[in-house]
Amino acid sequence: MPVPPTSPLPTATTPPRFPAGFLWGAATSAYQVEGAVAEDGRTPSIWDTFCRTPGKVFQGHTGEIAVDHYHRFREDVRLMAELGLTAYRFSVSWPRVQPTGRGPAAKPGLDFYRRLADELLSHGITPVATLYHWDLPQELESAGGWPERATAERFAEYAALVGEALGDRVGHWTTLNEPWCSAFLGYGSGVHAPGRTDPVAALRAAHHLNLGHGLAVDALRGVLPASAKVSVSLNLHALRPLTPSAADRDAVRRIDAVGNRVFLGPLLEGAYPEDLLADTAHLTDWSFVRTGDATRIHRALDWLGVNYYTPTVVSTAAEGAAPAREDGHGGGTASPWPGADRIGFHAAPGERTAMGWAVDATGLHQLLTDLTDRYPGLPLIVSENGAAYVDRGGEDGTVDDPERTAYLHAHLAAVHRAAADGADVRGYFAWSLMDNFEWAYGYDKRFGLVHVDFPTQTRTPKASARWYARVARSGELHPPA
Ligand code: IFM
Repeated sequence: MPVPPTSPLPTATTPPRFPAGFLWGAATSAYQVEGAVAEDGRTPSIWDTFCRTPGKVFQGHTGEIAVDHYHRFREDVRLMAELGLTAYRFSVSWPRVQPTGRGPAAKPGLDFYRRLADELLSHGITPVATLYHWDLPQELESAGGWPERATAERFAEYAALVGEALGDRVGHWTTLNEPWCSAFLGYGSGVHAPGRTDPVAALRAAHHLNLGHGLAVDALRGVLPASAKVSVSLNLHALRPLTPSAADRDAVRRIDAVGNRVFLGPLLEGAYPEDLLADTAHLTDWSFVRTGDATRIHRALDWLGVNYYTPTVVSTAAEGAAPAREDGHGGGTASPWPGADRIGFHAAPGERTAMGWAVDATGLHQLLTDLTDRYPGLPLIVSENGAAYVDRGGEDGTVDDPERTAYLHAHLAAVHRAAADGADVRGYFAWSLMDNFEWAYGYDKRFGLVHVDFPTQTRTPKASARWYARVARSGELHPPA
């Protein structure tokens, strides 16, 4: 979404207060934390396959053990309770609960999530389940994956099966996490599983993810109690033109189309944006969109999840010039932006995290207020926000991470300001509860509030976790100590 240049956040003399009932959470995803990839009937997902492909993941790391959440979830839930969290956003591993991606459920897999939900509830923590955080059963990818319509239909069946099994204990549901990454990093630039580099497959995947979402919303509503809340989480791009020129503003429009409105349009307005169809007309006629799909996708949602980390600065490269390629999405030789070939990506100004991402909380404020302007009354949740840093362990066993605390503080201030400006923001989930498998970066990047010593699996809350606990308990945004 286009955003104006950086403006300073206000300072307050008394700590800003969040409303009662605001969800204070942390998030993880199945493949990043669970491990136990071959236990209880789980079959390989596309990420198991990708990790085994030489050169795809930093130093050949895999999620085979990850942070062993599958076995240590009780300890992890205890930690969440100690940190004052009121909600935990986790994802369900499709190949764990429906190993072949079709047909009956695997009871041991479902039992794991039943136990996890029960443990959370017994500590007064609201479970928020995401159905798909990138771990497609390999068998479905071998049958064509997300570029094929059948995958969307399988997804709806899987949604019904999980909803039916867990709907008595889980009241908050998210269909997809960051479908942009699944479609465009998975099938466009190939830096994520399944590692394909085909722009048309990426657009087809985006449509079938949208369709899978819509079908899954109906499937969930068919089996869940009427009180259940259903949502989707998008990693929306907070866009800025490199210069105020018409060419750079057009770059913003193009990336807004293929980065944001490719999802917002069909999910919230019932149509793909005309300019996206025009920008990609040389690649595809979009005939994979069938009559009736617009309605199938455009289903009522209880909230929209917004995942935000950093803004994106773009320009239009001159004819014949090589565009700048710093889009923060893991390099790769192919573009994750079909139809946007001459767009340059530039480093946003300011401090950087260990991912090289600029720290700029105004992008989050702008996303939340822009969404509110465009979709008045739509409840929002910040379903991911956080930062990777090289954390320093003290000799006394503590982990001091002042940069992360400052990052979280600035972004929560932006959330508070957006709410004051009219956005209906219902909760905030720090990414991540604990250090984990950061996809193509393996275990090299640490996003956790809780430090994990990977060889011993020892968990140590970082200083940022202690600060976040104080905020969550009081509902007040205390400045970092
Ligand atoms: O770790 C990821 C997460 O799985 C999806 N959103 C971004 C995070 C940080 O890269």
